[in-house]
Amino acid sequence: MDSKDLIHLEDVYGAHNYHPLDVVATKAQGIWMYDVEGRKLLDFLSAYSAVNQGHRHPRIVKALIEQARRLTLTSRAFRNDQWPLLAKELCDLTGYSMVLPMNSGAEAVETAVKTARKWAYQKKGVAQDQAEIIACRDNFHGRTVTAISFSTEPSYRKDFGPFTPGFPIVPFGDLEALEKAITPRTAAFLVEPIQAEAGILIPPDGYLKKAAEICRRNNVLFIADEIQTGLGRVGKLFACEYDDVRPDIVIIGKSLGGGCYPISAVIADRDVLGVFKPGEHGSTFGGNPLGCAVARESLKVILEEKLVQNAAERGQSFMDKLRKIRSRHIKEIRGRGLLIGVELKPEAGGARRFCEELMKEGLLCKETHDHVIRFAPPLIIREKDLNWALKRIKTVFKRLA
Ligand code: IF1
Repeated sequence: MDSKDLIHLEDVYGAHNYHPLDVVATKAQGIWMYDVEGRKLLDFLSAYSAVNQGHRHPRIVKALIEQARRLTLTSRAFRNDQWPLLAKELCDLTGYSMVLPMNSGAEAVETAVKTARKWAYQKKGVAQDQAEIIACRDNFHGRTVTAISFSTEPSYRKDFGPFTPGFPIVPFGDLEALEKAITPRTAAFLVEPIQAEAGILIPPDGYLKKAAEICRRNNVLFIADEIQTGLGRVGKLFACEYDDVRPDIVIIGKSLGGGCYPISAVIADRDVLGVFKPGEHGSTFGGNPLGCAVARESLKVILEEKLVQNAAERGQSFMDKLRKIRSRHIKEIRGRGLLIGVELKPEAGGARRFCEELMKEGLLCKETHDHVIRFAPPLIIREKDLNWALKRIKTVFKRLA
């Protein structure tokens, strides 16, 4: 079947909860994707940072296959020989003392919310059912009912109520508002260190640091959603490092599974994650040996191939080059590491048409909201491939001038 037939099938039989670009991938390797017509395209999105290690990384695929041949799932009713190793390796890597494994990012966010609430009742002494978790305006933490309960994006919420209560909202970057929103009922402050979906919004220097101090002073947990920014994407292992912040809870997902398997995790110290007792939380697939084996290798690849460093170096030089593009459409270029947003002026006619044109040139990008083009190639990318992309980007900006 060709692209047209497959797109038709998807439109007829698939729920219409997405509006993808009309490219139908059938295979991929490294930074390259191939569509069913055999066209080669440079992946400049990395499945929203879930394939930081590149598509089908040979070591990760090998780990997946070898584990699939041995043991895939026991449920947590029984133990397996991969989860304990992943748990220890994650703690060694991050300097925390406990991990709770889940599958999707949204589930890990839910887990962090449950952790913070339980902590508030058991450790902080908040009255039952009164705990609050402060979230930021324009956040993105996933699609579950609780995650959209603290979303401020109308289209994510419309017709999905009633919502989970207990989530006051403050503007991202506003320390005064955070301080004011804290009450004796506040369990936690939940924040993305860089708001990706909102348009790659980087907070003012020192914001996270001061926010963490405010939290500490008020006995409020600081929760960082590093699902998209973590594991190297922004040129540090975690985006919070830019502000020298050690969150009380770190949430990771996406490239923890190397683009091969969904796995997420909540990481914290014993005084926080230790609140769970048997039976109080879990997931059939959470901590399964297949996912854990994949995650162990995915982490090793990030470290041994120095992907964090590559993201920092390639990101800086690519952003410098992007900034030299002269176009009346560009309002601002911002980013950290290889998470880069090109914000267009409202008159530019929207980011979507730029993505459509870039696709014709062989570069796969995705707009975020109406006016921002997101550039987020796999972290294995080399300078010469970024130059290849740059050429296409220049062509498109010229064409749409
Ligand atoms: C989709 C966005 C990116 C996330 C953060 C939690 C989650 C995500 C910071 C939930 C997921 C994905 C979901 C994906 C699109 C994508 C996205 F545009 F929607 F916001 F990357 F920017 N926290 N982000 O970024 O993780 O449950 O999806 O595993 O299609 O919704 P998940």
